[in-house]
Amino acid sequence: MRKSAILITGANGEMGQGLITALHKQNNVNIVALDLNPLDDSISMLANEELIGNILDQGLIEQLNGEYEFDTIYHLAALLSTRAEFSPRAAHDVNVGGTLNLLNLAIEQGRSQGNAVKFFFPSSIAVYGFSGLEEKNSASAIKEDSYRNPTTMYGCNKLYCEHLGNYYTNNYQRLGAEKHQHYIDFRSIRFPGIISSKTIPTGGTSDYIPEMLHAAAKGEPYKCFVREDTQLPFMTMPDAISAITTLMDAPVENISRTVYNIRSFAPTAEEFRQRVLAFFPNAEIGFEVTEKRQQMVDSWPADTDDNMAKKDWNWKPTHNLDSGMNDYLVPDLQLMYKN
Ligand code: AKB
Repeated sequence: MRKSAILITGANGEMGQGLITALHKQNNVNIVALDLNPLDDSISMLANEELIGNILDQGLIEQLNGEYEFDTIYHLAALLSTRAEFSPRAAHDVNVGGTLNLLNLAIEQGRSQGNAVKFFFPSSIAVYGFSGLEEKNSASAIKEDSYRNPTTMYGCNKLYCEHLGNYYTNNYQRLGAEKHQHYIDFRSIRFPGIISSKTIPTGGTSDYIPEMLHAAAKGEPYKCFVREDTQLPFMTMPDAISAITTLMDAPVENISRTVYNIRSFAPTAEEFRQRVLAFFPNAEIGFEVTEKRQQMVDSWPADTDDNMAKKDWNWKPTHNLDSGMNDYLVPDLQLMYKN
């Protein structure tokens, strides 16, 4: 008898830790957490089962299929953009090959359960690509279907996996099925940069914002690796997590597309530095540009249009930049680094 459960891959990553905490609060969820590394002590008791393993391991995927009945899969495991640029082959293997394995697992599960397995895939603003700063600066907040010309390995991986999600949804329908009767119910969000008070991301290119803030709170000097005028959309981690659960809970009839933009605020690096200095006046924050990373963020949008998410599933962030700093980030960081 297979055990009913939900699966989270990349469970020990920044987003995984937040998601486990949120899902644990819901009743009757049996969380199977999969990661390359053991779960952080702060969350390990929240998962019902913890598996340490690689999503590229076919034997592990088969074991998961044999032992569990997953109604929902949150596939978060990935190599982020900067890391992917330095190890493109490994990034392609994990970000594309790993996703293909998980999509196949979902289809197998959907077939045997006779029900669509819900599948969450975190995509990214990296799927967009401008030819350079001039084009970036002339574009207003961009909608889901424009400028999808990624210039990075990570962006290519994410865009292709969005397409795979569509492909699997459309090509694996139950025989004689009516509309919406698929084996997989694929839903995806294109995330902006995310700022968490609890964790610092590793290997991303939007990391300059959380790194700047955490360094200031710790009293450490920080050199920002992009120019002062660099602008990207961002949001807080609690809003990112609540977006995932809201999208996944939305009735299928309301979902008009598989992939949605969301965003909360879009400061330049200098504007954010000023906010940080308002709370940590002694912070030493300078700028020392890393050309490769600058090129990557120059190809990403200054802001995105999230009207489709607002319309279809009532997306609304709790935090803007002010309330994110005042009510969430700064109080948590002051507590965390008080010694
Ligand atoms: C990264 O910088 O790689 C991510 C992203 C924008 O998807 N935070």
